[in-house]
Amino acid sequence: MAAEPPSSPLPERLIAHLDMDAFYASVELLRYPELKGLPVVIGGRREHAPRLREDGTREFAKLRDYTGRGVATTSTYAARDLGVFSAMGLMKAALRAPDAILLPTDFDRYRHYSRLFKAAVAELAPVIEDRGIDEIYIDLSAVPGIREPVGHDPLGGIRSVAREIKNSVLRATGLTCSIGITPNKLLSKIASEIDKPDGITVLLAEEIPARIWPLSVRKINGIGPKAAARLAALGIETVGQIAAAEPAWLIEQFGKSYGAWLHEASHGRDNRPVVTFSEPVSISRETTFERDLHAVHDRAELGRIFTRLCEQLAGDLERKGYQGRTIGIKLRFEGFHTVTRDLTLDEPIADAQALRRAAGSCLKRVNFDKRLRLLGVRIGNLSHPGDAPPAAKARKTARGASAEAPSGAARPETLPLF
Ligand code: DCP
Ligand code: MG
Repeated sequence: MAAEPPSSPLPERLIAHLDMDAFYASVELLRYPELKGLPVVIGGRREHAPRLREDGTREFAKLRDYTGRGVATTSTYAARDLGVFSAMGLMKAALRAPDAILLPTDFDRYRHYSRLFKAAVAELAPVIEDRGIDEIYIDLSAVPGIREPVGHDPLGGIRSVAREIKNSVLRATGLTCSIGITPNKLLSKIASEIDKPDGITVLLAEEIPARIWPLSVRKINGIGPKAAARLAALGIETVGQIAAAEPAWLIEQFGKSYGAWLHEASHGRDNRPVVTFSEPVSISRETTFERDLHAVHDRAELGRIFTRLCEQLAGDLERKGYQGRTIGIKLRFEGFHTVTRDLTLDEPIADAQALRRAAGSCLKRVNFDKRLRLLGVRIGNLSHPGDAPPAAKARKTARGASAEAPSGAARPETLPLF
């Protein structure tokens, strides 16, 4: 029998990016299956939870009845078809999809499902980098069988490992995800979006010109709205146009590190390893007072404490080598009522003054009619100052407590402020 022609060798590294489909919304559909296929938006307050009618059916809140300043954390694909996306103001969303169902955000539940899907993947492929609540990178390079062709398909082993991972996630959670598998993290992050939802996309280096170059520059994780606008002003809209540009010109326009990175990224080159140790999600400092303090009467003292917390946090950041984009505060009032607020900046910060400024602006969104017993400052969305480019997802700005303005007596107060 004639020898089979050697198939082109698979790359040394096979990296997957797995991203859950419409994650928060899909978790909600697990408990409200009657909403399947309907436009559903997540981002309401507790009062928007469905009510059980006497006949056992549920009555859901409609987007048209929403008032307030909350934003959508995510939406089902049916709602996206109507033009409602993550981070959109809910009142604006109501204009586009008045009949869409509105549900409150239930972070604890999403965190629970996040742990479940990651554990399910870890049983099959343990080299996992945690990238947040609904996405991970997985190093599949050494997974048994992955390099074996299936029939005439040299990528058959890769596809069947991907299918196994997806099945295992589905069994553990009832949820679907999309997977991209390529030689590196940069390409896999792009690839996982190509066939969303419930997709598998395998992409090798030789396919970059055909499949990556036609894409918008925004598909590259690390090209945010600002860089994209600057590229557009230079006449560059697609990844291929970056690839066609002279590296020296890119460096001239964007500086040495970002310009060089743009060139590498547009050619799909990325050597970053899958980092399995978990980086801290956030770093915080807090203090409980000896006696409860009042925002007006004890203003000076509170101001001093607040400044010191920011200085300590800045010290922590420096020692550990981090900076961050999301700054949050935590306040506990007498009676143990706890309030958090946060704010996501465009650029990461690390020094005490910038922290104080950002945390101070969060304070403006708090009502101070009770005495305080605890004050805390937190920084999240962390990166390392040397990182190029910032790894954070610029579009994910609506997470956490700040996704919803304080309910009820939500009067944005400017005073008292300490
Ligand atoms: N999220 C958020 N605020 C945003 C974007 C996202 O709170 N501005 C939350 C809700 C999402 C989850 O993070 O469900 C995951 O974000 P993705 O960008 O992966 O969006 P989805 O999983 O909802 O949809 P997709 O199917 O496009 O991945
Ligand atoms: Mg997702």
